Amino acid sequence: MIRPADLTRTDRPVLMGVVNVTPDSFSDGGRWATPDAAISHGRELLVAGADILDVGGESTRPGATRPLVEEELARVVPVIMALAADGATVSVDTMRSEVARAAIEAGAAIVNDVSGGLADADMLPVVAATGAAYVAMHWRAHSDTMQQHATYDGPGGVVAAVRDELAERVDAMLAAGIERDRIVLDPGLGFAKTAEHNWTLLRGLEPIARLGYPVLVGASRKSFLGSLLAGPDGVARGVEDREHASSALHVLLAQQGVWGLRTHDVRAAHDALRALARWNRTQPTTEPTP
Ligand code: PMM
Repeated sequence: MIRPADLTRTDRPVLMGVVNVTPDSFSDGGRWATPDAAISHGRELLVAGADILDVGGESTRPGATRPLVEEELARVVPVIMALAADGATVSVDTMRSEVARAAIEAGAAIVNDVSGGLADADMLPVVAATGAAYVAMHWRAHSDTMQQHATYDGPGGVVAAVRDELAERVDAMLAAGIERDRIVLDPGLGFAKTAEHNWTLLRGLEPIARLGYPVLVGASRKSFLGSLLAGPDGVARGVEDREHASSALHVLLAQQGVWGLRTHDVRAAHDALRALARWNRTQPTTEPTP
């Protein structure tokens, strides 16, 4: 089974391409809802430079209702089987241990759990037993109620709270037997967070990185970018039209040294990161310009 360090790159963050097999994800809901469409989309993301394909069958957009476990399994398992058979490194985006187990049997090497183990008490032991890598995101409640939990009034505000709550999850992961070098942490932009919280976290990743684990960030197409880019009428910019802002954040996050970026448009992210890598390889001119 893979360790996050096996994927680490020196020239840019690891790119996790999103393959949502859902009828209702906020970013790309319904576009790849059949297994065949999702498999071809995953293959396109690989060609575009994805290092990981993140296959998910449950939408976590604010207000979303949960699919039945059978429904989630039927969505993700065939897609994971096909993409893993192609040789891709696949993660399963799930909060359910049953789905994580089936996904690993189908060839997934990473469990991406937006609840960090809080939604299903069996998740951490299942991940520990399989030896899969584990992305634990900061989370407080399911999508139907999460925005009621977007309060961070303690000292240090949202950054300290997210760091401390992630540290508690790490303790639970280690206690369950997940090996230290299998763990990746994610601040969970948009999950029980306002746009202001997201920006504060983006500028405050350092204390989270200091926990000592690779950090993955999912900023791509999120609604805080829609509100940032709202027109003069105040209407948020549509999901498909947030790509340039997403790319700008990807470059800034790469400069912060994040380990990975979860993104929908892998080609756009890859292009932006290639430009940054080339920039970094060029020495600034020191000679005085005549
Ligand atoms: N965001 C979404 C879903 N899964 N996983 C991780 N690790 N980090 C995220 O920020 C994250 C996630 C929601 O976005 P989507 O509906 O576009 O998949």
